[in-house]
Amino acid sequence: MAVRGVIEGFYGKPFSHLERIDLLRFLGRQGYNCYVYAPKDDPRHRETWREPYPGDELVRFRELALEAERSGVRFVYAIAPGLTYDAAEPADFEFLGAKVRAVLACGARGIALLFDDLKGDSTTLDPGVQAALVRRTHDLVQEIDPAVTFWFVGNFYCGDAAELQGGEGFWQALYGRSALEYLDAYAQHVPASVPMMWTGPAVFSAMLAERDVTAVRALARRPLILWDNFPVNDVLRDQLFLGPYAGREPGAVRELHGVVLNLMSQAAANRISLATAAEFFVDPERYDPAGALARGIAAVSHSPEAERALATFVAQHRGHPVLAGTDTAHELAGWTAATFAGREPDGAALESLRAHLEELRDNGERLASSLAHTPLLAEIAPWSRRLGQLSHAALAGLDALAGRGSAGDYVALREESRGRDHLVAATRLPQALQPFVSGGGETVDRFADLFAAIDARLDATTGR
Ligand code: LTM
Repeated sequence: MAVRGVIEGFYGKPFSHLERIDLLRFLGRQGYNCYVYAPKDDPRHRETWREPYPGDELVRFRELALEAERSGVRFVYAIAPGLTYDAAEPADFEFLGAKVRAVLACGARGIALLFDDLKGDSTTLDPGVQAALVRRTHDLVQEIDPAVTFWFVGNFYCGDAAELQGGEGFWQALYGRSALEYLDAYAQHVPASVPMMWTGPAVFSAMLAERDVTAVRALARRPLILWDNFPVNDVLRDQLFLGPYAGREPGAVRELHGVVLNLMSQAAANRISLATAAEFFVDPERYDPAGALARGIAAVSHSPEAERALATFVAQHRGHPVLAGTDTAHELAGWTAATFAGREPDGAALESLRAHLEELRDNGERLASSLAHTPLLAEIAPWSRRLGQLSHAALAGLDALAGRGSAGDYVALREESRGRDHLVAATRLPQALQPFVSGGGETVDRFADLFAAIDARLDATTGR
């Protein structure tokens, strides 16, 4: 693939300058070759796109571009004028052009034009207007420097070929137009060599098959770059996604012009899954997700103690409700099932469950004392605290079952440790997101299962 990159394309607090510098270095080391700047909550990228960047921001862009160049990473600046662009106002293209010129003067080596998540009254919802603007911006970029890359994403940015061709479904209902009207307009106005970004069969795509890519590419009549909404967590902010990259066929990758992975707002924590995807991109056929995950953990750990503690933490956050919902906290699930399978708790399994819960309870301290990567430690701290609380409560439950502690104390700890924020050993897909996913959707909650098993036993013994 020509493009193996990431996109800072999420809603929420954008990365800091230092986080971006660190990210660029990491990307270079991992063999990525592209970083796309597209933070939805940088107003000058989207809401107030006409506003020029002040001098200090331009200095930072210059530093980013320099660091990107040193790291062998292409720095792509994305702009999203669609919310308010007025096609009847000639000054608007001047504003857009000035922005493009300014970031290219800072050293950006790519421009992307984004029309995702438009609202009802934008003039760029008109396929002809949108396509003409893509063309004009492309021409401007070419004129400034033909070596600068140019891509775009439309307001219909996902779907399989049948859905895009069928003229029905979520997007059609939202925009009252068919995807084909846009694809035809692009084909008419925009050179066929200009890549279009697309998020796959859905906004969050569980699977990407080779035939998905070839069929949509044939409809679009241009190269495709997968805007892959993994590991982004902007609509699943209570969850961390630290598991391996999954669900993309090697053949799909071969047929794509590139992939840009949309990131979580936890800048450092992204590195674990990014390390796995880097291995996938190098050799998709021989990709070994478990081995890649272990290597990704090792790469940020810097000591065997930190590596062990981080591996334990990551195991509680491996799953993703769309890509691999049930792939989380296997050990906890296994010991819970083994302990409570029969009429009486299985003694040997119970001891293993207890030992595992003790390890989880102490994981926060182990991480704090061994993990030298302080930004990573700070990012995962809320989830780490929750893991400690949940396992402490579960241990109190086992004590109560054994007659060594009070059921009341256990219940109080259990209630305190639950709550919807910072999901641990659990994946959850809110109902509202169902229209945005293809496949997947499995959710698990390992501690809820364990608490339910303990509660059932306690009820049976105490006759509650
Ligand atoms: O995916 C695209 C093209 N646009 C937005 C992203 O900015 C956002 O981060 C993701 C995930 O919520 N969903 C989108 O629709």
